[in-house]
Formats: sequence, structure tokens, C-alpha cells
Amino acid sequence: MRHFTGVQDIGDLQEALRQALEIKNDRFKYVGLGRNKTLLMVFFNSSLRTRLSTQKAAMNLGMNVIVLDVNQGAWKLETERGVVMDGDKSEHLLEAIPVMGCYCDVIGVRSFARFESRKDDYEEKILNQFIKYSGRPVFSMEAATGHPLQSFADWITIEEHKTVVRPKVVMSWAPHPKSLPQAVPNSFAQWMVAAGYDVVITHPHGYELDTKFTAGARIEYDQMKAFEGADFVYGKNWSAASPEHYGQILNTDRTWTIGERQMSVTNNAYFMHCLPVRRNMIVTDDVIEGPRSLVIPEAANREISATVVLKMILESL
Ligand code: AN0
Ligand code: CP
Repeated sequence: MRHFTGVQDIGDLQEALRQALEIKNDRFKYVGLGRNKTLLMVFFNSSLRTRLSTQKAAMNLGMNVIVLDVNQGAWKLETERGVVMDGDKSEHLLEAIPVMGCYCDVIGVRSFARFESRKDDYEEKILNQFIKYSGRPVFSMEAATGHPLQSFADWITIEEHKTVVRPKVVMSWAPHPKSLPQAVPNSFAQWMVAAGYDVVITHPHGYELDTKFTAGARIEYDQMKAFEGADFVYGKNWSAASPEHYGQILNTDRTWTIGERQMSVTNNAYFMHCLPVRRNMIVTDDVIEGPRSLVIPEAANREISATVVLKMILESL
């Protein structure tokens, strides 16, 4: 695997899972693989889990790590070609990317949807420029339309906790005060379908995700009906994905906040969320603190998914 931008890059899923469990059992098994190799992590947006878990993954593999927060201390970057750069941006991404490539062997990029242009976001304009101009293998640390390292970790977590071969996995929209990207729900839907689960997505009208990611999942607009018999509930907010309302908040209905009322009709479901989460908007204190909450094991598995992905990239160098 050279680049990692989605589930399609990881190859055979069962083999990826086997490697994940192998690494979980012995995190430093491949510590020689990254010797004298440097990972550069480039952040255009904030992060807690991705930053720490990916750095830890690189350390598991014996790599050196450089972290660049583009918005803190680097030159302000222009991203559009053809612009007369007479404003506040001092450097163009088209020079910055190949320069970054000079100092490392692998590049991780976090670049959220910017909500300026649906087309640019859905074409993954920033991530693809890194792939095209850095000369290095590139992996997504959440880009405009996907967060595959998260979904890989979520999938490992479900595999560790499921009690039936094909669990019912319900992803539910929940309210949030800010416009959030569709990256996490897109990847989660795509990955869960690829894993062969019974996947149901529930959200208010207007929050339909791009079918490119949700194909194979069922949509149920009635949240209570969707939750019936669920084995896993995945909470997440996202803003509208449609071209007409792209990036907008269409609904703030707090009856969608996931609490005991919804969880009581499930099959004693586990609760999952990628974090960071706003309590009592997305999920109640009681559910996130309850014995069926998997939010911390999911975060822990981010180290595992990142180690597998970096290992596969290092093996292709
Ligand atoms: C981001 C999102 O929803 O995409 C990152 C989640 C991992 N969340 C926020 O910006 C709060
Ligand atoms: N889940 C996740 O990616 O968290 P961070 O935004 O803190 O990295």
C-alpha cells in the first residue's frame, strides 16, 4: 500500500484485522521497520487522538516523527492556483508540499472540509495535492470526506466486542452547535458495509450522506425504529451534505440526543463515538459513562489502526 485515503486502499480486510490483533498483542514487533525513516504529520486542523496515536504508532515502528501545525508558526498558505498573492498568505501550497516531501519518507495529512466549495471538498483537493506533489506516500489523518484511520479503529473495536457474526450497527445523527464535516460518518458507513455488517443510518430529513459512501446501508428516518435490536450504536453529528445545503445546520432537535430512551430499545447495544464529543448534545452523561460505552477502547485502537497502516506503507517503500 502506498497511499491510504480509504477502505479501498487497505486490501483484504481480514488480513488487516489479523495484523491489527498481532500488533495489539505485541506493539513493538516491527520496531526495526521504521529505522531511519521519518514521518511528517501535517495538521491544518486541531487534534488530540490522531496526533498522539499516530505519533505513538510511528514510535512503535521505530520511526522518527516531525509534526507541523500549519496554523501555528508556519507561513500562511495559499491553496488556489492563479491567485495574485498580495494578501496575507506568504507561501503557496504548490511549493510548500514538495519542500515538506524533502524532509521525510511518509506524510500524514489532516485537512478538514472547508465548506467553501462542495466540489473542492468532495474532490479532496488538498489531500490529492499532497499525493501529487510531495513525492511521498500520503495517508489521511481525516481529510475533507473521510477519516479512515478512525473507521479502521472502530471496526477493530466492534470485532473485539461483537457476539454475533453479523451485528446490527446503527449510526445516528445527533445535534451539535457547529457545522461538522461528513468525513467520520462517510468513512464509518463505508467501512461497516465493507465489513459485512447489517448497517442502518438514521438522521432527520435533509441529512442524507453521499451514496458513494453509504451504498449498502439502510436509511431509517425514525430514530427509535432504527435503534430497535441494535448491537452497536454509533453517535455522530454531521452537517448537510447536499449541494443545496452543503455544510449547513438544518436541525437542532435535541430529542435526537442519544440517551436511555433510545438505548432501551436496543439489544443492550454498545455506544460508540469517535470523540471529541459534546455531552448532552450528542449523548447523555449516563450513556457515555455507562458500562456499554466503548469510546475509550475506540480511542485506544487508534494506535493500532495507525500502526497497521504505517507498517503497510513502510513495507511498500
Ligand atoms: C471533527 C469532525 O466531526 O470531523 C473531528 C472528529 C474526529 N470534530 C469536530 O470538529 C468537533
Ligand atoms: N477522533 C479523532 O480523530 O480525534 P482528534 O480530532 O482529537 O484527532
